[in-house]
Amino acid sequence: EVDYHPMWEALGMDLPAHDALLGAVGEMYGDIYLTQENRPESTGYLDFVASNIHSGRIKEMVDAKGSGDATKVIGSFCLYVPEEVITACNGISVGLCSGADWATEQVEERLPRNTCPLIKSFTGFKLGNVCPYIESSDLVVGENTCDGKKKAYEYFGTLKPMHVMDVPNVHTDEALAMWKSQVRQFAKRVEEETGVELTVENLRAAIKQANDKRRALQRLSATRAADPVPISGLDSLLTVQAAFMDDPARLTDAVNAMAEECETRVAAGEGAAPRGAKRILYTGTPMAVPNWKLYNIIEKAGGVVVGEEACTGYRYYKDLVDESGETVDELLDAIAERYFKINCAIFSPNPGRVEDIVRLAKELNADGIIDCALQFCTLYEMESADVQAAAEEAGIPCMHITTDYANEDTGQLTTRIQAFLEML
Ligand code: BJ8
Repeated sequence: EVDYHPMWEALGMDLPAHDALLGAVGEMYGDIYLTQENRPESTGYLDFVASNIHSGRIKEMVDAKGSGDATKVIGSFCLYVPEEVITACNGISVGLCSGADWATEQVEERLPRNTCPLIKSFTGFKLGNVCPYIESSDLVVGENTCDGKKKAYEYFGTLKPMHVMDVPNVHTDEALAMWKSQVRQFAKRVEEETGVELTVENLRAAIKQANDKRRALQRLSATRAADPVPISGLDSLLTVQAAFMDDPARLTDAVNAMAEECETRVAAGEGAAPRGAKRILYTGTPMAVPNWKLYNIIEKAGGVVVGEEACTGYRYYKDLVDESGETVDELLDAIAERYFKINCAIFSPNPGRVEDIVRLAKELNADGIIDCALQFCTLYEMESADVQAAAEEAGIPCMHITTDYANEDTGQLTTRIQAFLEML
């Protein structure tokens, strides 16, 4: 077996702390994922990703840079950062981990205690030097979205080289024009960073690669409309989480294989959960790796998550970028237009989100909706009233939850979710 400690040390990581983190996440993965029954065989890919995530995958990225096969590693925290621009310049685009509490005391010396756990998490992973993705990133891309992130990036930028994109918060023509210019500025920064110029060829190839990934995820998602559902919500969530980290071509092949197996399972009436299990549509704040808490509670209580209107779900793969542009400018515009359709709660108003929730709940035959906000996320907390009203009008039961990454509320959430599932 390969010893990855020298690599982690070279990245400047805190080895004992990182060993402890890996041990804890490994144990959690065993308890949550490997206890699932009737998983499609092709989910073996997800076990591979989970065991490889801090080790083999990082080595691949470091080696690719060393051999000149890749230019730079560029990390980000938000769905608004266009991966196509990075991969076109032969960079490696990674979504940075922000789904577990780490170094909380150190974080709270710098950020207010009442900051959302996602923001505290990435700050803690950096302060504790335990995230090989952050440490191997040559550039981190932030985005001015919610207040917490935008102010936290001012601090994060003192710890890592950063580029921050301005994301508009209204859907107007002026805002789209501003967003297009932001995408151009980002493209310029990535060109400078990587030393590679964007061309129609490299940009179009990168768009096609990202679209292929999205098409595979759409295909897998469609199989979840069946009863019994062929794949669990936990495995589906991890598939999207993996899409932020793994090699895009390998991921796409694996997701297509999963989709194919799930299509066969649907035809044979085989499920990951029994026929008639209560079906949940998740909506709300994203679930960054390794945040599997809520899905685990829902599915261990006998429910099954059949879809997610969230950035770690539908929003990631719902829209493709138009591949037909004939100049770099046209292709960059097409990228900007596609990303502008992501229905983040920073937008005001944000009617597209509730429309998607109701439509998805119907398409995926959900019995109920669970709308969840991370603690102290004002945006998603506020929008929960709109979600509730839209669900009520559509006649779909909806439950709102506020939670964090700690386990203190697990018992209470289990009781509430069991009661909700029983009433469906
Ligand atoms: S496009 S949802 S990934 S901003 S939970 S940090 S909003 S206080 S994550 Fe997001 Fe981009 Fe939007 Fe998606 Fe702030 Fe809320 Fe915390 Fe959040």
